Amino acid sequence: MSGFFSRLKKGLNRSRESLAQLIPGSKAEKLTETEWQNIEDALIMADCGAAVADSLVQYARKARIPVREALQKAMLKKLAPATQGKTPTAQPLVLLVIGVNGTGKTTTIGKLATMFRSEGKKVLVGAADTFRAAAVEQLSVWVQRAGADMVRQHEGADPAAVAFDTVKRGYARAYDVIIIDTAGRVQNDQGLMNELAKVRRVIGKAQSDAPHEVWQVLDGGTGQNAMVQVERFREIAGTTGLIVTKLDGTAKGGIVLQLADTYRLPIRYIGVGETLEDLMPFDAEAFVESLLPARDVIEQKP
Ligand SMILES: Nc1nc2c(ncn2[C@@H]2O[C@H](COP(=O)(O)OP(=O)(O)OP(=O)(O)O)[C@@H](O)[C@H]2O)c(=O)[nH]1
Ligand SMILES: [Mg+2]
Repeated sequence: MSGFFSRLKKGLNRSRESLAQLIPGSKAEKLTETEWQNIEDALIMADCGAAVADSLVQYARKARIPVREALQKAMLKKLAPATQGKTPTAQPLVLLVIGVNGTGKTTTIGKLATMFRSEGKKVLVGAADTFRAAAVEQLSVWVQRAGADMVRQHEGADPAAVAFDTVKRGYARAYDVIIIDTAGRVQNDQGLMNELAKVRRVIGKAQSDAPHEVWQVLDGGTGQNAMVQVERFREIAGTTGLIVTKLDGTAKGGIVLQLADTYRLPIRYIGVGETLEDLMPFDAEAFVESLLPARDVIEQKP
């Protein structure tokens, strides 16, 4: 098992263990109403949300196959829209990274820059989080480690101006990938959301088809609030894809199903730790294997 997969499994321990108590072995008799209800409750507690939990259980009740298998199928169906994003091909590729405070934007940009560099690409990162000097310093450490280049201005500079300069320079100097880091902002802060809309607009002035991708970073441990965050950021900044981080921590995992079901945006990557290797393309099958109890655990049941 890869280290990545084991960190994901470890992160989702709690959800998986509570399901392991409730999912019957494949030779079990028909489940009672209460037993189905308990499974549904466990799915809700795993952050799936009431509607998704209900729909998963409905599917399992109708399918004439063992419960674990039915849930696995139903979950993969829910995740299908999240796996359908085409790999972006623009050259240069302009990526705008957005999200609420502390979700993992800057760390994820460091990981992405490293990944693109390892594919031999020239990467330019724009420090459009100009709120705090420390934010620029943090980004600069990641960028240096990745062997990428960075555009920065003084603390308090207009983030849209930094984004504009980054995109202009990226095109002029033939970079392959241009990534813009932005300050964290809460989705109901109108002033900061307007500022984000401006960053996006001004990127389009530097290059009319940019940004090609707008990736929203979500903390996998925030639970239901992630839903509201996506709603609002999508409206303001035209989110095209999601990255869910911290699935190694206290996250319960089900939010990923709910996001896929509701917004049908591609989930581009997931993060399971703080180091460079801890970002992986989203793999629906591996994800469901981590959320559900292992097949042999269920089969050993009487
Ligand atoms: N465990 C874990 N921690 C993570 C992951 N991704 C990011 N972090 C940590 O989360 C914290 C915040 O990360 P940042 O990258 O600074 O988040 P940010 O969104 O840029 O924050 P702001 O710019 O302040 O909005 C840091 O301590 C990161 O190391 C992850 O996948 N797993
Ligand atoms: Mg940051």
